Amino acid sequence: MITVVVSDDYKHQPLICHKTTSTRKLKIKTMTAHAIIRSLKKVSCITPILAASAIGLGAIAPEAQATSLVPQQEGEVNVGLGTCLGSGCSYLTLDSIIQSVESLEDSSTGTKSRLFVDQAGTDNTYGGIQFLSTDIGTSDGSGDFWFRPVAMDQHGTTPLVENGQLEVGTFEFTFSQVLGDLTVNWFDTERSGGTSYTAFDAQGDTIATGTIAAGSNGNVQETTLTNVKSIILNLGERKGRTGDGVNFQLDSTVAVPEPGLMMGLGAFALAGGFGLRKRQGDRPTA
Ligand SMILES: [Ca+2]
Ligand SMILES: [Ca+2]
Ligand SMILES: [Ca+2]
Repeated sequence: MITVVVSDDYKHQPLICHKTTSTRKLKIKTMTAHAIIRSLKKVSCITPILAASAIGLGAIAPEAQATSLVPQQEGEVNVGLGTCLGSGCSYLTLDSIIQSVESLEDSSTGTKSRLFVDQAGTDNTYGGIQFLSTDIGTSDGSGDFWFRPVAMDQHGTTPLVENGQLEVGTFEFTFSQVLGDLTVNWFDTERSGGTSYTAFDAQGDTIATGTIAAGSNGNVQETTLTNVKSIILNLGERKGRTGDGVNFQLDSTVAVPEPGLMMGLGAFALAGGFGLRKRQGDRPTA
């Protein structure tokens, strides 16, 4: 099995002419080499050069796996609100794919939230914020680490309600490269219209917007987008004293081709574009 990955170097040329919309979920799928070739033949908008490149990538690239962009330990994430909460604290180290995270004013609280990484089953204290081992609301029992917003009374200073048990916030994630695919998992969205996203390309143009549907208690919903440079996530909604808290995870199939691999791709591109006949010596060795 081989996975097609849209390389950062090809972001200026669409691999497949998907039109990203607010309601359509796009996924990079794991395919066999023959399936890739069949699919490419069907897509009229792919140039011969790019088609050759994609086939070359499929033929010689190792299988790419989705990688979690959530730190695999509990702690606080630096979202631009000064020092972290708690004596002797330090912020978590993020994957280098994440260039920055900024807390924005949330539409339902009017303040900027803090952001943590949390795992159910352990209790945590961050200054005046307490996470219980089993939440008052809904705990995820998977053992996964989740980004967990905490709604604040003022910008980043005081817990809003429930000692930090209201997972509401708005955050902008900017990535250090355009991500060929980005998957957002949303945990426990129960109120319609309170959780949404806006994704941007490298030029800052909006490429996708969407609202997460209400679901049953503890539900996990998944959104996959392509060619994302930054994304604004509006998590949960304050309604009355509490509201609808929503945690989230980010995954991406990040694949940065090796220099040798890129040379191989170049050879494929030239062969495809100019119709050169294959010769034994042209075959990549990777
Ligand atoms: Ca915990
Ligand atoms: Ca719930
Ligand atoms: Ca909820």
